[in-house]
Parts: sequence; C-alpha cells; structure tokens
Amino acid sequence: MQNTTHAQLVTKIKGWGKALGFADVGISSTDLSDYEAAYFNWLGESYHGEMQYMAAHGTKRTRPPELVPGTQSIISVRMNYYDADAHSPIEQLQTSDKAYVSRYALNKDYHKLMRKRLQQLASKIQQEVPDFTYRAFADSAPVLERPIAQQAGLGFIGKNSLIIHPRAGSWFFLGELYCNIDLPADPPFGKQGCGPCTACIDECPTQAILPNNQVDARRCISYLTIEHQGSIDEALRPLIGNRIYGCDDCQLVCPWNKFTDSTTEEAFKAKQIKAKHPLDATTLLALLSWSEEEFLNNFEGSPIRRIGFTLWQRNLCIAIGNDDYRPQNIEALTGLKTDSELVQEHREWAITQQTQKKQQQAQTQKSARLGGFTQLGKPAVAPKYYLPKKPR
Ligand code: B12
Ligand code: SF4
Repeated sequence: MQNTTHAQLVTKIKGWGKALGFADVGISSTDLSDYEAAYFNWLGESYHGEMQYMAAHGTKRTRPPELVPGTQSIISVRMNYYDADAHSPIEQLQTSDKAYVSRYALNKDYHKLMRKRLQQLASKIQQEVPDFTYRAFADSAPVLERPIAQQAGLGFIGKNSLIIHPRAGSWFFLGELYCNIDLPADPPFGKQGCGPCTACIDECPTQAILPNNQVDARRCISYLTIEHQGSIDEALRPLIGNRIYGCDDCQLVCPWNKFTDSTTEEAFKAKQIKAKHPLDATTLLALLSWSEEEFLNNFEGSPIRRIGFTLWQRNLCIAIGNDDYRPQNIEALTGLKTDSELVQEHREWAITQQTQKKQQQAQTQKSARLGGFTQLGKPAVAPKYYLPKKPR
C-alpha cells in the first residue's frame, strides 16, 4: 500500500476508533529507545517492588518488535472512565468512616472491554487490508503504554507519571494495537504541560512521586492496596487513610482534570455496581460485614475481585484503624472472624489504633477530629481539587 493510502487509512482508523468509543486514537512508531534507560533505571532502583512481571521480560517492553515480531507501528487509544454521576470522590475521601475506591474500579473491569473494542477496530482494518495482522493490549502485556501514548500524540507524561491531555485530563485508560503495517506516525505530544505545578507531588499521601516523572511503586497506595500481597509496612498504614482499593489523589489535585469528559461507556458507570451496593458512597463497616461469598458475588465483573477476599479484608482493617475512634469499629474488628494470619495481624493493629485514639480522646476531651489523617502532620484536605463538570 502506498503512503498516501496509508494516510487515508489512518484517517479511517481514527474515525472507526472514535465510533467504537475511544476518546482519542494516535499512531506511534516502534522506536521507544528514548525511554529505555529510564525504564531500566526504575527497575534497577527496585521501584517496582514485588511486581515481578515488570522485570520479567527483558527488553520486550521497550522494543515492541521483540514482543510481537513484525510489528511496524502502534495504534494507541484512550478511553475515558470518570463517571461524573458517581458520588463525590472528595466527600468520600474526607469522611473517614467511608470507604474510598479508585474511580477506575467503581465499575466493570476495563481490560476485557478495551481489548474487545481494539479487536473490533482491528477487524475494520482487516476489511480494508486483508493481510493486516495485530495484537491488542490494554494493561495486559509487557507494553510501555505511556511512552507509546505520548509518542502517538495522546498527551504528555505528567509529574505524576500519568498521561495527561490539556483538554482531557488523565482519567482514561490506554490500549494499543501492535500492527504489521507501517502507518505514518502522529507527531509526539511535544509540550510537557505541568509547568511549575507540583500539586500531585505535594499531595501524594505517601510521597511516592519521584522528581523525574516516575513513581516509587513501593510507596504508592495503589500498589500497596492492590499489588502488594503481604503485610503492609506499619509506617505506611496511617498514610493510607480510608483508601481501600487504589488511590486517585494525584489526579484529584491535577488542574488539568477540570477538563475531563465523563465516560460515555455504560460499563464504566457506577450505577452498574450500585445495582448491587453503593460502592461510591458506602461505609467501611458495611463492607467489613461482607462474607467471602458476598465479596465474590458483589464484585463479579469488577477489577476488585482480583485482589481476593484476604487483601480486601486487610485493606479494610487498615482503613478502619485510621478512622476516628468509634466504639462500633472496635466491636466490628473484634467480632471479625478470619483464618488469615495476615488479616488477624492488621486487625490487631487496627484495634490498637482505635484504642489509642479512644484514650487520646478521653485525655484531651476534644470533640474535634484528631485521628487518622491529621495527626501525622499531613493535611487530609488539599487546598484545591479539580473535578470534572457534570455532563449537561
Ligand atoms: C506498573 C503499573 C502501576 C504501578 C506503578 C506505577 C508507575 N507509575 O509506574 C502502580 C501499581 C503503583 C500503578 C498505579 C496506578 N496506575 Co498503573 N500501571 C502500571 C503499568 C502496568 C506499567 C507502568 C510502567 O511501565 N511503569 C514503569 C515506569 C518506569 O514507567 P513509566 O512511569 O511509564 O515511565 C516511563 C516514561 O514515563 C519515562 N519518562 C518519564 N518522563 C520522561 C521524560 C523523558 C524526556 C523521557 C525520555 C522519559 C520519561 O520514564 C519511564 C521509562 O520508560 C501500566 C500499564 C502498562 N503496561 O504500561 C499501568 C497504567 C500506567 N496505570 C494506570 C492507572 C490508571 C493507574 C492508577 C491511576 C490506578 C489507581 N487509581 O490506583 C495509579 C496511578 C499511580 C501513578 N501516579 O502512577 C494507567 C494510566 C493511564 C494514564 N492516563 O496514564 C495505565 C497505563 C493502565 C492503562 N492501560 O490504562 N500502576
Ligand atoms: S496514586 Fe496516590 S499514592 Fe500513588 S502516586 Fe498517586 S497520590 Fe501517590
């Protein structure tokens, strides 16, 4: 196929991509050499913690044709997931007996949905180019998704390491089609748009954001609550607050996120999950009362199911320990039946936290909130949050 026809094909691909629900589509070359050193330095510093899958594939992640031989170009897509109709994330985050769940996990698991859409896009291309071959990815393989997205013009790499678009913020997933045809690449997103802003670095509860646009995963609450299998470092537990699955603080304080469009995907709307329980507005104790069966049933199709019941209960125990003192917290923790040593250890920690706060409360006779978030000298409340507008 001639270059001119390839250019026309790209125009069609972008149109089909948008019709399939992708908010943006761009084309990148397979040359990620500029990012390779930074990637291996990150691994070299052990910032990946226990995520062995991050270190297991040599240069396959930074050299796409090593992962899929014959790859000549990459179609990079993004899909919005923020649901402006969900209960206010700020209110949930600032109410210490409520449970905070990352916005991306309030709804159906995105991996399958994104890959299916990418396959639909590939089928369209195959109708035009019968010998077109591809592999579809969405956070599902050793792929350097953010550098690819930046190269494809989808946005810049923010200080919080996320891809940010000045007109779309960062509340979107990324996905790719590795292609065997040489499509003309889009210009990379040239401008780094953070300027002097350091809101994400300042607000990150665990100071996980490094000065070079990267994150030390071992300190990130997303890693601690989702990826980390064992006991969570006691020094980090109080900083987790009421975040029981993932963390969004570095997005909630990002000024570019004023410009996020709410998702148009039904599967990403909180009402899907709300049909079973109001995950966007629920309390920690309500969730702690679930049996394993309820956990599995309520989270059918949700990404949360993947962490399993033990880590779920571990995370809840930490969050309840971080709540202000409430007698019902101690009651629920004491009554929690579990065979897991991991949960037992976190439960004991949480009971100790609650007991200490009870004693402090008695000593100081203060009715104001003292516990959890504020006692560590770290404000629970950012000077400003930037939430997308509700759709008109
Ligand atoms: C491992 C991982 C994590 C880890 C580590 C996070 C991290 N920052 O690396 C943990 C579990 C902590 C995590 C958390 C989250 N994640 Co995550 N995660 C990934 C995963 C699987 C790999 C990321 C990776 O390669 N990290 C390694 C580092 C070294 O790579 P990197 O940060 O991309 O940095 C490279 C470049 O940015 C470069 N770089 C940076 N600046 C510059 C400047 C120049 C000039 C150059 C040359 C290079 C350079 O340096 C690196 C070297 O290549 C990707 C999916 C994928 N396959 O890519 C999703 C992914 C990055 N995660 C995603 C999301 C949504 C999240 C969370 C928001 C989830 C949540 N709410 O809890 C948080 C956000 C935390 C944060 N601020 O990063 C989305 C991000 C979408 C977006 N808009 O960018 C992705 C792309 C998944 C997806 N398909 O949508 N995640
Ligand atoms: S997700 Fe939370 S803990 Fe992780 S880097 Fe962002 S603000 Fe920090």
